[in-house]
Amino acid sequence: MKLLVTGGAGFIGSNFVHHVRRERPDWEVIVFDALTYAGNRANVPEVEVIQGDVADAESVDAAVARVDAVVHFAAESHNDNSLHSPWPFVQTNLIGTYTVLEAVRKHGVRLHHISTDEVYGDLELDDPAKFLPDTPYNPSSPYSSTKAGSDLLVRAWVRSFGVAATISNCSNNYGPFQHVEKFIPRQITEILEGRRPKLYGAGQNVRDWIHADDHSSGVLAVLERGRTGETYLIGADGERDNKSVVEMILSLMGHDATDYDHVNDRPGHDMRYAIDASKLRTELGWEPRYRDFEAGLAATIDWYRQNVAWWKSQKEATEAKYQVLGR
Ligand code: NAD
Ligand code: TDX
Repeated sequence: MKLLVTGGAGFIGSNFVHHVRRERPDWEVIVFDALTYAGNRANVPEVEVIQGDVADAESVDAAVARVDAVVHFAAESHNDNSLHSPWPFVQTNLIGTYTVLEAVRKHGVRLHHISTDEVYGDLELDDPAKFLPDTPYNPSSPYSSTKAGSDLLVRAWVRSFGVAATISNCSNNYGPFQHVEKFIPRQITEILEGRRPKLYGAGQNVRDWIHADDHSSGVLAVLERGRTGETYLIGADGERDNKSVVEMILSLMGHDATDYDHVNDRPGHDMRYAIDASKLRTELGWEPRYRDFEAGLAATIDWYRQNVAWWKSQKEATEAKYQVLGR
């Protein structure tokens, strides 16, 4: 198997590359990545990295022609960025996915498209329902709406052109190599820098946390055994409100659990996400390995403690952006 991983130098893409190298050592893995602020070649030193933009048809075509399958992670991924600069989200998430679809169509290459639970909108805190593959799309932000649009393009290319594609929509990931703009690494590195964590609004919002390695095993299961045209939801029943997560991080790092600040809320902030992954579990026999969130979080904190040089260079620019937003 020759596999092209777009966005493989980012957080989840690089975790996926490490997972595949461990679980399928005979596969050849090539990364295709624009190496934006969120991508780092050093995350995947063991594989070839083609530096290219997924919206650039010529370089995408040349890379896709070399492989048997593509796993498409490349995206602009941060909601806060999408609220003040939506254009790169339209360009990468929509035009980029269109470009990848045209290349796999031309070369008859299998595609797995990576998406998010945010395409389904949000749930009330007391809603007994969780997201299912056929829950109607109802995205809130420029980020989630461009991800929703990219999923719809994939569905259309399957039906209209017979492209052999699958889609997975996963919940919030945590683990090593996550950019410090995101919630968990931001709070860990704020504490490591001697500052206080920053909770948006009252911190009641609920996210359904999954370790990036469990996301990777779910993607591998769908890539190998998923049915063409199907959508699989990936989640590990990890619902927690943001306030509890900040308190847990503070306690694990030896601080008083109340030692954080409330900052301006995110406009249009989704209240709750929750995934029902029973299709992936029953149809493909997938199970998460990281069942203890506190232990996974403690290991993630250790990783940021031991890899200060990895995140330090991004930290100042990230906090400068947040300062402008009052967050
Ligand atoms: P990330 O921002 O850490 O990484 C994105 C990667 O894509 C980076 O390496 C970046 O350089 C690359 N990239 C960006 N624009 C590109 C372009 N135009 N051409 C080529 N490469 C480009 O993101 P992440 O958190 O690892 O997310 C990866 C994927 O998983 C995304 O599709 C995202 O929507 C999805 N997802 C993320 C989460 C989460 O919790 N982070 C949850 C569900 C789904
Ligand atoms: O400093 C912060 N304080 C805070 O309270 C930050 C950065 C975030 N938050 C809140 C906002 C969210 O309720 O924490 C929660 C998580 O925030 P993010 O890490 O920005 O993630 P979210 O917006 O939930 O989206 C993530 O999960 C789904 C990923 O970034 C997306 O790429 C993925 O699709």
